[in-house]
Amino acid sequence: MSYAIKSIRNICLMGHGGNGKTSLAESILFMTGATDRLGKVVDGTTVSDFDSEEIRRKISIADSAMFCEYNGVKINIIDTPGYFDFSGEVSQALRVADAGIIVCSAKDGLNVGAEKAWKMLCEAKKPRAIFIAKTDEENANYDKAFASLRDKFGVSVCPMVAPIMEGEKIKGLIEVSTKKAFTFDSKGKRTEIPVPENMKAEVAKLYNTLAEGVAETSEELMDKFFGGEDFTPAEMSAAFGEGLRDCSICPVFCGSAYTALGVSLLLDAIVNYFPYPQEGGEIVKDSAPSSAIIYKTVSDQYGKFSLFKVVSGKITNEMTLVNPRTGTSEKIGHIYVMQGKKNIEVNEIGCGDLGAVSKLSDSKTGDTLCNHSLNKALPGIAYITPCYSMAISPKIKGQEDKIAAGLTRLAEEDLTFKIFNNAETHQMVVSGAGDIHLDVLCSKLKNKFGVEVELSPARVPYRERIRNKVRVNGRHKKQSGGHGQFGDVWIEFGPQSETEDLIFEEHVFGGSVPKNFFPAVEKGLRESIGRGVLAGYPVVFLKATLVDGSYHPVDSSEMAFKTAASLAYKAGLPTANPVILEPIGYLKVFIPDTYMGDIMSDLSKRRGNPMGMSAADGMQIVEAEVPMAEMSSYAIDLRSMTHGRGSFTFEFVRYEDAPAMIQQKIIEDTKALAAEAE
Ligand SMILES: Nc1nc2c(ncn2[C@@H]2O[C@H](COP(=O)(O)OP(=O)(O)OP(=O)(O)O)[C@@H](O)[C@H]2O)c(=O)[nH]1
Ligand SMILES: [Mg+2]
Repeated sequence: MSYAIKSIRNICLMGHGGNGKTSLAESILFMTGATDRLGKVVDGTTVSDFDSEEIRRKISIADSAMFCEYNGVKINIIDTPGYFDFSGEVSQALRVADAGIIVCSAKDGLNVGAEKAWKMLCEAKKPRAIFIAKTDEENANYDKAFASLRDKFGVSVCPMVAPIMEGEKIKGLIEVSTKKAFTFDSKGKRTEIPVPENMKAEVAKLYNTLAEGVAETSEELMDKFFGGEDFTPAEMSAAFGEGLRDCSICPVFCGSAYTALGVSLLLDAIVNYFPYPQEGGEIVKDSAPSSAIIYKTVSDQYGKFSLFKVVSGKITNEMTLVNPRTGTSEKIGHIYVMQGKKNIEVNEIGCGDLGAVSKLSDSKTGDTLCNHSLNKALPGIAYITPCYSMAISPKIKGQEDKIAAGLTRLAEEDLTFKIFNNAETHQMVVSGAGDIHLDVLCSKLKNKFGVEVELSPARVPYRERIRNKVRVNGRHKKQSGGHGQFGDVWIEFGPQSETEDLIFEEHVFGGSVPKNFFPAVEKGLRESIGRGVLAGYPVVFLKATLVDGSYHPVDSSEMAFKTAASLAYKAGLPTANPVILEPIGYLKVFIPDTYMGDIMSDLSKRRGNPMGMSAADGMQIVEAEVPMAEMSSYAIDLRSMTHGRGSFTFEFVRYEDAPAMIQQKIIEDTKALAAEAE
């Protein structure tokens, strides 16, 4: 069945890990009859957290799409992971959601996850609401949680409900806009009760706070508010809708996913005030030719599913659409609506609605599928650059190809990690958002692709150079029966700063080395500089000048001169004051003011060289040059120093001489590695 645009709501659940998003989704599905049993995260029985990794870890790792029908409206719910390593999934969900619900806990209110969700919603200019969950728990304190949110996010944060307390326990809720009180049964069904006498003053106060927010939406309502008049339900409803859409109102609800208390009030609001599919700059059009944006890809043993939102027209099976990025025509075969892991086949997905299609040949997350007459890509999905890198290797030697194949499959679902084969360090390096992200990838490699892997710190690509000029002889002479071998060169090695590449020149007088052997000498040197004399790292900024030598009319050959050149290299470089260079990167850290002291002292421990400080968007930006060797765990260290509030970018800038102590350590590490390899 296809729904009219106005009867569709697309919401995503966002917020801090463990605050109750998945459980709220479960409660909504159960309450509305979409499921007949209330699953629990702890038992691994929720509709949303169905992946084996999610069940094992008891956290959400990927978006899951679910839906229910409430008062004739189809509500699509995308549950997102709260753990910061999976923020790419939140970006995907937000791409197609028409509003976000930030789930907070009544135990701790404002937290970093809520701050981040708020920021993402502001950047995406999407309407937002807050659900304060876990009101049934011990130590729950709705009032405190609400106050912390309003303190942080300002007056747009409007109280829609007030808890009726009986001692420490919540007994029911008052809907502030109607000043009605309710109790709820175990399925969340509500019964109206009189507003308790002792709460009347409180309700009047909250109504006033709410009315203040509503009054902000128009001058007419502002006049009415200052005239001391109550708003009519129709005025309230219209103002909430408008206020939500232009983000001047963020309604706050509360309740419990376990007892379904308060969930119906949230659903009423979703149906009555939340926007139907209409996005800024991407007005959803029913009558136009078909187009859809792919917001997620699921690749499992049943095949590949591309989850999409219909942005214009409708999507039916048997359609052929084009992917404007690749120019490929994609045949739409079976289409589905998703209920967690369950896919329910349908014939058509209407405009604004969410669905899934299987077996697309050449389309990925962020791509558009559209009618050939449109052939224009919709805005895609932006991900943050992966900043935590580790070398990945198989536990059983020789399974490197299996890792590469597995990761390539996993990359169909997850565009937030990158693989890189570092030919120089002979390591396969995987970069992701943090340690949990990489850990999940490793588990999936084991469980889905049968390859056990281990992670180790990625080797740093050091370099070597020389600081002094030396003049050395390389002489290769071999007499073995018939033809001998003879090559003899004098080479001047010295530093240069023009290019990392070798500069080779010859100043040979009187034909002591015939011209036709020059290329062999250069070749011998080029092969040699791949291995430095200190720790085997490539030698850069080297100049070599062939100045003299001798030859034998019969025994000299290209091979012999190549060998002579490499002998000169081996003899000369250790005497030319060699040094190990380490890569230096430019770091930009974005942090709230309060962490400045910690960040600076940490940077000095990492041998960082501060380059400047500035402020933007309420954050401090610290810039510094830091050796790359000191940055391997920065992603997780910064997270723990700033409770997840900090972020950073880091880019290679140049090579610099490493301090003597560090050089010594690099040389020792190389020796240890060589001993291990033997
Ligand atoms: N008492 C009580 N516990 C709840 C409630 N909601 C969630 N929980 C519990 O809190 C824990 C975390 O809940 P989840 O629903 O997994 O939280 P989440 O926000 O989806 O977490 P992530 O997916 O990791 O971001 C689980 O053990 C839930 O059973 C609630 O309303 N009341
Ligand atoms: Mg979850």
